[in-house]
Amino acid sequence: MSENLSRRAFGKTVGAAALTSSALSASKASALPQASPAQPRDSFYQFPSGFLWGCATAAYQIEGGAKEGGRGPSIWDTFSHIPGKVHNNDTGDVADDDFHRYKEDIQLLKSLGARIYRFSVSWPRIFPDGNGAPNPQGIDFYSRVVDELLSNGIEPFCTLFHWDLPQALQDRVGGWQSRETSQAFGQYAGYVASKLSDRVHHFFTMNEFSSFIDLGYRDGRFAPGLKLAPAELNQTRHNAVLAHGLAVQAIRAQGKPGTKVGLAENLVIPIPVIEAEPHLKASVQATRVLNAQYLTVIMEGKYVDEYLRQAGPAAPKYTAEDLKIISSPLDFVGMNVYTPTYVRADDSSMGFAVVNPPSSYPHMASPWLNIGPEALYWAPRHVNQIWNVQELYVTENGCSSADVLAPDGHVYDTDRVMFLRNYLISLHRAVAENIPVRGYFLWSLMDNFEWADGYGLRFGLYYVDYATQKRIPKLSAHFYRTVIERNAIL
Ligand code: GBH
Repeated sequence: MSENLSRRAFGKTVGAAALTSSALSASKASALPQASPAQPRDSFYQFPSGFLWGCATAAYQIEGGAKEGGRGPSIWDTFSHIPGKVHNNDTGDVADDDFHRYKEDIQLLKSLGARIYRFSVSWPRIFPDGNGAPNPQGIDFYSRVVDELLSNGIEPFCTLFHWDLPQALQDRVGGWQSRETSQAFGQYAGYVASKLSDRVHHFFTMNEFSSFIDLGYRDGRFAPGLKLAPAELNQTRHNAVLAHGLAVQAIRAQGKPGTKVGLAENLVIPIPVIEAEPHLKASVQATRVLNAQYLTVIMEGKYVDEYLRQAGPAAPKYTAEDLKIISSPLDFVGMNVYTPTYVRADDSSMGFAVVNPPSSYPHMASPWLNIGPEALYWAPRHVNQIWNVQELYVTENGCSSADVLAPDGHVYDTDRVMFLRNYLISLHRAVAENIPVRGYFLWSLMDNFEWADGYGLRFGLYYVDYATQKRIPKLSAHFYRTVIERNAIL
């Protein structure tokens, strides 16, 4: 068949799938149309076979059922119920009601062709009081989710902490300000691993240290809404990485042999302003220094000198034993990739300078979400080269868009498709250079509770009508489904 013909056939099939209302109609949300051509052209951006495609979500953002199944309150229940803390005073009380609709939601994943799914466990469902006696209904819920995923051919990847700290620990010991919370996290992680690791082979300890520590305990924008001074803040950061290390050890001790452990970190991603020396070298140094409190100490077992020098008397207090725990060896590293940090070489003692973006720099619907597709190349490249990590996952990548339901009932999120296509092309470059990225989790499967932005910002492939809980596939869902089916970027 000539290239022309096959291209025409391709256009016809895609056009038919994307544009007829029956194919995209909301009522058929779980039956996405076959958008792939019978005779596809080869894509330049072909991924290796076995590359894993999936989606990510987090418990507080999708589950709802806040007072059901014996769940205790988390700091996000408390925080979101304080007037003025969240856009429109939205809360996660109901969210996407996934607590009741998880089977339907797993069908959404299946329609996309997803092979992997990253979900998080709500700590206060498992330990309503933070520690002590586990609530059997809590682990039962996740056990059912895992079984449902497996029976649909989807491999579960489990995050243990996506910010919903039990309120009881905040009240009793000050949450992450106390090492007692680090200990409690280790116990919780070991317990979950003992119950799920017969079927879940990958666990992430924490999601994004800086989000729940810096925004929660320094800026007060996230739960628990505190504004600590530098010394207390650095100690709180230290307690969080210590908790990660204790969890790694507990999972190894209580999980099935062979259980893999890592984390999902939104590291600062330095990109050389120009891909040439001396900026390349500066970007490597910047990666170590700008991630000093979290990923660097975890990978190196040592706080870098630049951080300790800058912190001065506010540096954290710790023992050599702490550092050993914090740097417990990992099986893989997960990276949440959103925005770039441009750096250039300079002759300061740091060896680099951050270049702030001009005010014209483009961003998505979230003002912070500066568009920088190359971040999806540089994050894995840096982590692989600097710390020799041989198993990498992109644990989150995606964007907000001002999605609207068109009169014909569709959501034409062309900007999200643009965003994803360009980021994925950068990911392809990493894979083509043999950087060992094994899989990619798109954030997010469906619109959900976007923390302080409430339901005002949408990150989903599926549009959620919160009044009816109907899920409607956006154009980007069709795009992603085609990517997965072709294992290529088109
Ligand atoms: C991730 O955070 C989270 O893991 C996920 O839960 C979230 O839904 C998703 O991304 C989309 O946001 O309001 O100016 O203070 C990404 C990193 C850190 C970006 C916090 C937004 C708040 C900026 N996020 N940050 S601001």
